[in-house]
Amino acid sequence: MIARTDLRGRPLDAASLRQVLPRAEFDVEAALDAVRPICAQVQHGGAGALRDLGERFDGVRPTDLRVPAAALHDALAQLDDGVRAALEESIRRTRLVHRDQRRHDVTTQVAEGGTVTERWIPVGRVGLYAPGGLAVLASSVVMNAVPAQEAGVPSIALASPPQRDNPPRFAGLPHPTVLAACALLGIDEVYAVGGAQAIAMFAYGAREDDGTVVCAPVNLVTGPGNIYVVAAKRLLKGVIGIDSEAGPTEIAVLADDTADPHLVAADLVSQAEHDPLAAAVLVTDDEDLADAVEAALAEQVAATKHTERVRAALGGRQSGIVLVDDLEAGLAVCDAYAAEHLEIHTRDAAAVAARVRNAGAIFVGPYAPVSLGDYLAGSNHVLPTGGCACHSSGLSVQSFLRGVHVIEYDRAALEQVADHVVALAEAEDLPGHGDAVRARARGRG
Ligand code: HSO
Ligand code: ZN
Repeated sequence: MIARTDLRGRPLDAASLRQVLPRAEFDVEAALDAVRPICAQVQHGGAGALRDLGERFDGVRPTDLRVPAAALHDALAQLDDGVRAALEESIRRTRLVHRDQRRHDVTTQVAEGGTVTERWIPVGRVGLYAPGGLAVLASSVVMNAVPAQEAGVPSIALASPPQRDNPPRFAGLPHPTVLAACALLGIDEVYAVGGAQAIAMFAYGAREDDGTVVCAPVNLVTGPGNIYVVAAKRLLKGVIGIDSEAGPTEIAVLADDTADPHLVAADLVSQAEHDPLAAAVLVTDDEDLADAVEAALAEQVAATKHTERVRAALGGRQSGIVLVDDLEAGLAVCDAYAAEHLEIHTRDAAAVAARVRNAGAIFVGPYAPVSLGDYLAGSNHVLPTGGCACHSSGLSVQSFLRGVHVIEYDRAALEQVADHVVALAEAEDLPGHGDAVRARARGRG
């Protein structure tokens, strides 16, 4: 059911490892051709185009593109008590962690009379995307909204696809749990728009034929989505800012002989259930553990709800068990793979985790499964996939801030470096630059 790669005695440099490690085929370029006309249709056709596209791709024509306040209120009123309590605790913990990420302006005295302040300014308006495909992820609303709110973003909109199977009260709207999560978070600008068209709406804004504004354009779009959402983000990057491109979810587990094979198997299944393209990778130096995990997987996969999806994910070329000589080699493999989520099930798990360099998030020991992080750890679950964890971070308050340098020099401080500016300007054959400084320095009123 799950392939094995034996790297014992093999070279461990990152480039060779990347060639042999399992990874999903996620060809965003190929989806670009499909989304280009959709984005153009939204750019030129506005609200009418969004309704047509909703009907075509989501199987339901949204009556209200902007979700009415009463529907948000009703969704919260009818939310199951247990789910409400869970969402509230998730919001509380996520807020605690993200509040501590807030940045403070720092002023550096570079010379007497010369300072540079780094001022952190929230993005003015953001569009959050909450997917509604194979699984409708209300938790992703929390993970996008909380950092934006803690960053102090003054204008926050959210889009999620209209659901064909909604109860009549919510016909043509996003999933009621998504609406309820918005209500709990105090997000009242919500759109029943999904897929590439949602990203285009955020980029260009949308109006009715009579010119009434339905949605104003945003500066930045964040949130996970399917390959068309990712392709639209890539296409419209520049018109809007985007967070990192999120592909199918990934879990890697680094385990030694102390690991519990049943827990390891359960965690692999937990992420495999997201998507047939989801990746589940076990890295271990213990062949007995590999056998035991495989046996546990056979049992658990047969018993789990989304058997077919999980089987496809575990059996895909993106998943596998990787055998290594020792823990050292295991760490090299994990760093080369740069998983979205990495679990450590070894002796001294915290010490091993401290040595990891590349991962979207690291889950330490047997009591920190990825699904805790998905919902309630307080950490963020919008994380870099596809190896991007070697250069990118997950969503955070920082994602919604811009650092702006504010430069303040008095005349004496400028004069101190005027000759240096002139020298560099001349070296670059840009004498006007030097003149601009000379005009202020020495001998001028
Ligand atoms: N594991 C997903 C997030 C998620 N899981 C939402 C359940 N709901 C990507 O990190
Ligand atoms: Zn998950």
